[in-house]
Amino acid sequence: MNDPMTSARELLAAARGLYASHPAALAEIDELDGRLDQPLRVALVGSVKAGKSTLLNGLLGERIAPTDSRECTRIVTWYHYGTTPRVHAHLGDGRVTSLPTRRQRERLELDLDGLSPEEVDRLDVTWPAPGIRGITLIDTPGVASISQDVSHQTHRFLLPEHGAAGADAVVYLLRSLHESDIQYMRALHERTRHGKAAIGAIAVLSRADELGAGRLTAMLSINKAVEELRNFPALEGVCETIVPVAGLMGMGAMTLRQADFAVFSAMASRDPEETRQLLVSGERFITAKDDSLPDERTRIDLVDRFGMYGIRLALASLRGGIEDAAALAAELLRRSGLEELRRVIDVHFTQRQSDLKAHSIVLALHQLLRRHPVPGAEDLLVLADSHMSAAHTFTEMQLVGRIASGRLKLPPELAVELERLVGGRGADVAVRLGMADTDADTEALLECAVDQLGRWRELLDNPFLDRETFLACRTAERSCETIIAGLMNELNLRRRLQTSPRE
Ligand SMILES: Nc1nc2c(ncn2[C@@H]2O[C@H](COP(=O)(O)OP(=O)(O)O)[C@@H](O)[C@H]2O)c(=O)[nH]1
Ligand SMILES: [Mg+2]
Repeated sequence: MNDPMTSARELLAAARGLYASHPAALAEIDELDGRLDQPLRVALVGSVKAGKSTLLNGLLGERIAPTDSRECTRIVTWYHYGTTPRVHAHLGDGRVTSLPTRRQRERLELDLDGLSPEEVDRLDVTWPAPGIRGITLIDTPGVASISQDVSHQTHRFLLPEHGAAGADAVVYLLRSLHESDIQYMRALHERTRHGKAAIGAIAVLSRADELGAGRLTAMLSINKAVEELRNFPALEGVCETIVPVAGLMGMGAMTLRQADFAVFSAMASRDPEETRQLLVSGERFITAKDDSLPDERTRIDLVDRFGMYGIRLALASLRGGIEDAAALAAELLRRSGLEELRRVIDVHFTQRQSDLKAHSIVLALHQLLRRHPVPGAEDLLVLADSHMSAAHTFTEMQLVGRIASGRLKLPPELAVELERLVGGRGADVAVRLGMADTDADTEALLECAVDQLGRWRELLDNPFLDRETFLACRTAERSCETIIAGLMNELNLRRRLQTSPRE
C-alpha cells in the first residue's frame, strides 16, 4: 500500500487528466496539490469565551491572539511560523492587504486598520513563535449551534460548500458537559466524516481551573469531569481523546518573571489562613485594603494572568519548598495541562500529518468529482473511496482514546503495549514496538513486529473476548501488519540498492 501523500498525489494527477479542458477545476486541483506541502492546519473550535484564544497563546508561548471580545475575535485567524512578523487580511472580495503589526508589552495588538470585520474573510499572522514550527494554528470565532449566525464564519471555514475543509484537525474546547457544545461536535463530526474516517479531533476540557471553584482540590473535580466526558455516550467516536487544560495559568507560567516570583514569595510568607480568606474570590483579593499586599494594579495583573487557582497554587508551591522563579514556572506549567496538550497534539496530529492532510485533500477531490461529473470521474471516485477507507490511522487514534478511558478489559501491561503499538506514544516504528531505547536495526524491528503480531492473533482466538476488546485486538493486528509491510518495503529497497550494478 502506498503512503497517503503518494496516493493523494496520484489521485490528483489522475484528476488533472480528467479535467484537462476545465480551467476552474484544474486551478482547484493545483491548490489542493500545494496544500500537501503546507503545514498541517489545526483549528481551535468552541463556544464564545471557551478559552480558545488564551489556549492558542499558550501553545504559541506568547500573547498574540486577542482574547475576550475585541472585534478581531470575530474573524478566523491563522497563525504560522515565519522569521518576520507579518499580518495580512484576506478580504471577502479576494484582495489581500497587509496590516500594521504593533507590539505592546509582550503582546501583539491586532488592528484592522479601518477595515470592518465583515469585510475580512480571514487574518493571516506570521510570527516567529517556535511553538508553531511546522503547524498552522487557527483561532475561530465562537460557535453557538450549527445553524446560528454567530457561528457562520466558523462553519464556512470548517465546512465550506465548495473546496477543502479549512482545517485538517480540530481541537474542540468544552467547558463541561454542555448539551449545545456536544451537539455542535457531533454535527461537525457527522458532516466531516466520510465512510468511517473522520478528520483528526481531540477535545480539551477548557478553563479546568474553574471547575473546583479554583480551590486547590480542583484536580479532583477535574478528573471527575474528564471521566464523565470520556464516558458520555454522545461523544463516543467523535473525538480521539480529552485533555483538561488551564490555559490561562499555563500562559501565566510561560511569562512568569522574577518580579512575579518576588510578589508571590512575599505573599507566601504571610499568615496562610488570613491569605486563604483573602483569596476566596478575585473581587475580595483585589479590593482588600491591606498595605502588606501588593498594590492593586499588581493584584489585578496577577488575577488576569494566573487566575485565582494559579495564585493559590503558586503560594502552595512556594510554601512546599519551591525556591526560584524557574522552578515555580515549571510547576505551574506542568499543572496547567498545557504541556500534556502539546504532547497530545504532537502524537495525534503532527506525527500523523501526512494522513490528516491527505485525507482532507481526498475529501475535497471527492467533492470536486461529484460537482463536475466527467467521463472517468466515477472510477476515480471509487479509488478515492478506497483510499479513505484504508485510513487505518483514524481507527488507531480512536482506540488510543478508548484505552485512556480504561474501558477495555486488558491487563494493564497489555493496555500499555497496545497504546504504544497503535501510535499513542508516537508514530515512529521503534516507539510503537517498544524498541525506542535500543539500537535495533530494521531486521530486529521486523522480528519484534512479527512476534507481536503472533501474540495479538493468539488473543483474537480467545472466544470469550468482549466485542470492544476484540475490536481493539483486531486494530492491533492490523497495526502490526502495516508496520511489517513498511519494514519489508524498507528491507527490499535496501537489498535492491545493494545489488544494483554500479554505473
Ligand atoms: N480562569 C481561567 N480563565 C480563562 C482561562 N482561559 C481563558 N480564560 C478567560 O476567559 C475569557 C475568555 O477567554 P478567550 O480566550 O478570549 O475565549 P474565546 O472566546 O474562546 O477565544 C478571558 O477573560 C480569559 O482570561 C483559563 O484557563 N482559566
Ligand atoms: Mg477568541
